[in-house]
Amino acid sequence: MTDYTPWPAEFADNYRQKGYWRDEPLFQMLTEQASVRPDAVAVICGERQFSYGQLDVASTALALRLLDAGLSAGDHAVVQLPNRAEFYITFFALLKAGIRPVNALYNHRALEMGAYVDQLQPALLIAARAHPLFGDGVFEAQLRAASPGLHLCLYLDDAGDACNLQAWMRPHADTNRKLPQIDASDVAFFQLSGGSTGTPKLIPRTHNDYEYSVRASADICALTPDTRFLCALPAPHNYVLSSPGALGVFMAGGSVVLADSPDPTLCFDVMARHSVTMAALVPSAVGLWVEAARAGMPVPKSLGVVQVGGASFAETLARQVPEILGCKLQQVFGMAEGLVNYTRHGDSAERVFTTQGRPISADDEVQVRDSAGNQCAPGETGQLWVRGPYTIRGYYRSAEHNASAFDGQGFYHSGDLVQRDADGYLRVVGRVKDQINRGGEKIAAEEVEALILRHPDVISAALLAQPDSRLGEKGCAVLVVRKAIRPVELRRHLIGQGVAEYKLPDRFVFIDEMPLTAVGKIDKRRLRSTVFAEN
Ligand code: J2J
Repeated sequence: MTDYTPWPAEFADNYRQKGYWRDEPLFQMLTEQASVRPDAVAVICGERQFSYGQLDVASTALALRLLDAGLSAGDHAVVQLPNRAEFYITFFALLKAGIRPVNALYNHRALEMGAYVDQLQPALLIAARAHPLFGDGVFEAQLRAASPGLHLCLYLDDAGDACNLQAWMRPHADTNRKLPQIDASDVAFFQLSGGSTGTPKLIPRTHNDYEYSVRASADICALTPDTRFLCALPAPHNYVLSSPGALGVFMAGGSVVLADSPDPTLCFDVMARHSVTMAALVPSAVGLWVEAARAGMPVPKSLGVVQVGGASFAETLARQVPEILGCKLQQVFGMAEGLVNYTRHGDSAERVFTTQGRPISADDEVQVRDSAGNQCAPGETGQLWVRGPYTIRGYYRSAEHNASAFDGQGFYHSGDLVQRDADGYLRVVGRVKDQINRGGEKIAAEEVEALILRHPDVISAALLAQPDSRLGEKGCAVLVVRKAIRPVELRRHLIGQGVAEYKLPDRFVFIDEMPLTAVGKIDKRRLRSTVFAEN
């Protein structure tokens, strides 16, 4: 079984020749900064600050200890850490050891974690003792049973030293052991897919492709050693990791300032204390920041740019960013599978307010196609297809899904409906994938529907995206049932299956009969028009 679909040789050659792929490992940026500016602050995490030198030493120490403990390059890891400096130290350590992690979101629960473990069969788990799943050893035992090769579990803030992640990061005396040689065309780690299918798909990202996307992003966003970047979204998310995200900031020698949530009360204070110059937000968080600023909460003067991406961003709110927050706006439209678009700092205000930017690379081949597969004219709405130097050619071990998500030429179908203007700028106007984008958090309708259907009294279920003024969209479950069930019972039924809370439907609607299409599938279009017309 092929775990990962490589780029065809002629594409790989071209990407190397153009200088996109440098055949350097993804942690090279850290090694470089640690030698150029060892004492500069790389990460600010609450009251703690970590220099580049400290990050480098701690990540090498963890890498060496993992190898000492019997792990080896090519092994898989499942990691679940909150927005703490240890997340980056762990990430770099695993890259150095050649161990490939998936970095789960902190709000993932048993169902998601179990799915990652089933798929990756990890040898290593790194999690947090404070997380509800890992307060005792019960869930760890379940994971060990599901992945017989899982032989080491380390925990952030564990009592004692044996399994304490921080203890494993202490400087390591043994300098004889060598870190493995990394082949930069290999998978560096697995990114999470927003997904539209029943099980979450894993996205294999190579050192070469990811490094290029980060380097080009840092350049487009003009990051410098003076950049102070606020990361208030979940640190593993592709957006704040790579667009240009924390890795882009490390590449430029700047500082990443961590916050637990984009709550303006927290963030405005953190930004003021650390003179933050740039923040990455989702549209719903921009709404909260604008409201707070209007209510008189002072926006730190240091803030020069707010990036907005992850979900559709209303033009009226976009216009309020410079006006109310007093800083520049940059729109970002990206996906963990690859393609990332930015509005550029030199673009006209109109363009920045009304488009989601243009691709990073001259070799991002973006096509806008109608449903018959024909290319659309500029300005026409169509489906986004893309291939390029940092867009994957296949999901991990998903032959069947890959057959529909990619075409015969290797173009990836993102499921977004876009319009492209004559200069290549994109506007996201909708989607064809069956997904709910709840304030930037992606929910695959099929996954939640399958869980609801396990309830004995549910006959059929459809999860719809309900427009919401605060989050953009919310989940609305429409059900046909055998006998009356209270929403609270349905929620309990879902939580009982270990699903992350953000996937719980915000609303349940009960109807007598599902409208069906000619081929007998649930007709969501008709369902939407009847359910939402009644509001
Ligand atoms: C509308 N929809 C958007 C936007 C993403 C940078 C920024 C975001 C992501 C991300 C990312 C959107 N307007 N500006 O990985 O590197 C929706 C689209 C897209 C999906 C991808 C990055 N920006 N979206 O959000 O993998 O539907 O990545 O296909 O989580 O989010 O989701 P995800």
